[in-house]
Amino acid sequence: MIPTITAFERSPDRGRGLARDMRVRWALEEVGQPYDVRLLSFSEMKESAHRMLHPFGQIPTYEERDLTLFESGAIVLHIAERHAGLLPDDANARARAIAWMFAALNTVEPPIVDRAMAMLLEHDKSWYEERLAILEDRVRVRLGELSSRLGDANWLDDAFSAGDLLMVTVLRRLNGSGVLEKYPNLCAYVARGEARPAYKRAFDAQLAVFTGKPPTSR
Ligand code: GTB
Repeated sequence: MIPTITAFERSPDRGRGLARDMRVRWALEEVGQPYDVRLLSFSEMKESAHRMLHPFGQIPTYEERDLTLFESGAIVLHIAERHAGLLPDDANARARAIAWMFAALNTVEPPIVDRAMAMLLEHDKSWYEERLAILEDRVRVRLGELSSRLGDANWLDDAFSAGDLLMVTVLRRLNGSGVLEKYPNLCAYVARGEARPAYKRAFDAQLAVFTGKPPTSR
């Protein structure tokens, strides 16, 4: 049975692949699992029918037979556990890849989202510049640590994994910010992720929702 995910009917990022359905689409593309997408307006996300699937009235969700999931990290882990390609077979390497998934979502993403939310919601406040500087410092601390760990490796722990998939999607939120650009190895890491054929298919599919034009075949 083909799983169904939910995504924005009209993403505020205008199809730049920053909404969290992108990481689910990418995971599905990496493992070669076809999927359907149900698009939702903001008001539909808050209706009780959708809240049955997602208690917080958000996207993405994932439905497959009698299983419904929310939380993009849980969905990517589910996909990675049921298909080959996103988690190593070796038990220790698998545990480390899952640790990187948590690191992406629990350690690296929060300061990046805090910065983005401040830029969106607090830019008219008198204390905005001061707060932004503090938030950007927090982002830089994490990027510096991540950059040191990655060094000149291609991926965080040997082969590409769901940990890299999530980390790349998290870092992409900083593309063009001037913050990520101070870490050339992280920029190259993100570019490596974006160059993967599965990433491109996922990106094109979500962009097509915004443009209304079907993705061109490769
Ligand atoms: N922790 C949850 C997960 O990982 O699945 C967070 C889910 C979430 O934040 N979903 C957002 C949502 O549904 C969309 S992705 N928001 C509507 C609401 O809460 O009412 C977040 C997002 C949205 C837009 C951009 N953008 O335009 O750049 C980037 C990220």
